[in-house]
Order: sequence, then structure tokens, then C-alpha cells
Amino acid sequence: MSYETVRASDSDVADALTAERKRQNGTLTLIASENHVSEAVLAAQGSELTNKYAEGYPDSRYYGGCEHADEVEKLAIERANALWGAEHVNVQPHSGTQANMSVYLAMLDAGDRILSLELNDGGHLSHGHPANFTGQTYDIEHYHVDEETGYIDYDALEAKAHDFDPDIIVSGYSAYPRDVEWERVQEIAEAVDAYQLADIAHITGLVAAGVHSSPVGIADFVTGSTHKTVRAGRGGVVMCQAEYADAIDSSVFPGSQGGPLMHNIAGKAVGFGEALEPEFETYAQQVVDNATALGERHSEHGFSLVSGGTDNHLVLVDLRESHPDTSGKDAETALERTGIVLNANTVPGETRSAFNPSGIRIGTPAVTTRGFDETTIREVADLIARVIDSPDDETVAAEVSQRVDELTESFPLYD
Ligand code: DSN
Repeated sequence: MSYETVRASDSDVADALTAERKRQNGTLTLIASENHVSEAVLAAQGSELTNKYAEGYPDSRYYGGCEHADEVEKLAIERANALWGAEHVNVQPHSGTQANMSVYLAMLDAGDRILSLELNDGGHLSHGHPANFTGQTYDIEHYHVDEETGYIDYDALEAKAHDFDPDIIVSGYSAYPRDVEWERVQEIAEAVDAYQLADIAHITGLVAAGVHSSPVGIADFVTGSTHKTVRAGRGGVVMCQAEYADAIDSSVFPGSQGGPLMHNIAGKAVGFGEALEPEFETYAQQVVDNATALGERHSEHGFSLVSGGTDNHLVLVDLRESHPDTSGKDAETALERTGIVLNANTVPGETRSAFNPSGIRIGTPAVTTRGFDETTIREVADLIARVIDSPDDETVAAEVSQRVDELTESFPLYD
């Protein structure tokens, strides 16, 4: 795809888009929530469906001219059903947070109680952070990971559920490297007459490919985003048991959204179709294998990993023991100048701040899309370790930067 059409009318935006393409091509994206969609998904998201209002649902819209919007949304739904196997799916949420919002609005009243993992331990803003509408609307209590093991402390979660008597227990996380015991959380939820909302935003693709356990059929509600591991472009999705279908659909539209972003739903349809191809399972398995190899190599370098490793697409490095004078933000900044892009992240028992935390989160979905395997990812771990060991050394930075250039040229994106 070329930006010449944009340039003909707006050279400022064309320059920024061209520079962003160059940045993505020339750097290693290790942000665990990012990925690179196919050109087909990009094209679908840039289609004329951006012009179309289609409030309502397929075959029941509030506007005329929706026949092709209907076709696209039905395809997205059909393919989502084939990927995740839920009793009901709604593909209209604009984002993962909107998907979560639709569940809260459908099932809770203001002041009702949500029990969720704290942000510092790997949760998400939309799980009840005070700065988010969830923290401002509902009564929030958090459970935690065990600081020693880095694993969710399910016994403590159970005890807290009995004390707090929540209406919803949120499982599924943004910075948690381990598999989740969905059945255990569901048992706890049922014992206290609460719903389980499993937010699989990060692992939608891994779950679809069967390389991560699935909460579908176990949790009452499952939400996800579509631009992370499933590579279907920006957006959200919400799934539920049939009995909640009407409540969820009304909560998405008209409850919390107006017109669906039909161009994004076209991207979802295309990306879900790609994820149904057999190669997607190979990709998803490679994402996990790469994260495992990356974690092992970091351990060999003396880095401490939260939970000691990973079962999914990310590793969380706690720098406090190995590099007490280097914060996650220092590491992020030093790495970014070499073309390695990841994010600073809080760690369990955080002793710094959310903006300048003690850890880094490293994810493999995007580099796996560009073709990296265990050998390449081990070298990436070596490069990361070199930079973090000597964050101010300009010679190291120049050498790592040169190697990143060579790697990105060998594994190009978007020719
Ligand atoms: N911002 C995303 C992440 O990085 O995990 C979640 O919404």
C-alpha cells in the first residue's frame, strides 16, 4: 500500500504515515499488546465502510443501504464463532475496554462490586482502576499474585471473594505470563453468586489457536481485543452464553456505543478468516515457543522473571535484583534508542511508581509475525541484556542498533 493518494491531498499526514511505516519496519516491536496485521486487514480497515452508518445488528438496522455491512458483520460473527466457539458473540465493541464496559453495564448497577487483579500485578485499567470509569462507578476490591511465586494466589482470591461478596470476578490480564485456572475462578464465582468475566484481550489469538487454555464455555462472559495476538485489526469482541445474548447486545448498542465501526468489523472479518487457516496455529505456537526461549535466555543472563518464566506470549522481567539502579523506564529508553521497542511495566510488590516502574514487559507476537524463531529471539535477548547491562554505553548502543538494522532488513514488513 502506498501513501501517494494521501500525499496528493495532505503531505503532513503522508509524511507521518510514511515515517511510522519506516519506524515499524526498522525497529523490533516487543510490546506484548502490539502486532502487525496483514495488508488485507489494513485494506479492509481502510475501505469505504468507514462511510457507513449501520446502527443495530445484521438484518435489523436503523439505516438503509446496510446490505453489504450486514454481509461483512455476519462473516465476522461466523468466523468468530468458528475461532472461539462461544454460544453468542458480538463483534461491535470498538475496543477491549468497550467490550468490558458492555458486560459491566449489562450485569451491574452503579455501586455493585467487582473483584479483580490489581493493575500493578498485571490487571487492566478497565478492571477497576480509580482513574477509570470502573473505579469511579463500582465498588472495587483487588486480588493479587503471590509475591514469592508470581502466580495468582487462588486461595487468597477465594477467601477475598467470600469476604467481599462480589457481583463480578474479573480474570484475564494484561501483564501476567502464566496460564489461568478459569475453572477454579468459575467455581469461586459460583460459590459467591458472582459472574466470571474472562478478559482474554492479550491471548485471543493463542486461545483461538488452541495453544492456551480457553475460558469459553466456562466463564459467563469472555471479552477480547482483536488487534493483539489474533491480528484482526483494532477493536474488541464480547462473547457470552446464549442466555445473556440480548442483554449484551443491548449493552453494546444502544447501551454504550452508537454506529458500529464497520470498516473495523471488515478488518475483523478478514483477520478472523486468516486465523482460521492452519498456518495460524503454527504462528501462535511459535509466539509461545519464542516467549519461552526469550525467558530462558534472559534467565541465563541473570535477569529475574516474574513467576520464573512464561506459558504465553510475554515475559515480565523484574530488574530490582539484577539491576537495582536501572528502572524499567531507564531500560525502555535505553533500548528504544537501539530500535528495540518495549514497555516499562510494574511488577508484583512494586516499589517504584507506575510511570517509572521496576520491570519491563517483553512480548513476542509482533516479531513472530515477521518471522523470528527461537534462534533469532535468543539473539534479541542477548541484545536486550547488553543494553540493560550498559545503558549509557554509546558503543554498545551503536553496535546493538546496527544489529537491529540487519535483523529488521532480513525480516521485512509491508514491502
Ligand atoms: N494497552 C494494552 C496493553 O498494553 O496491555 C491493554 O489495553
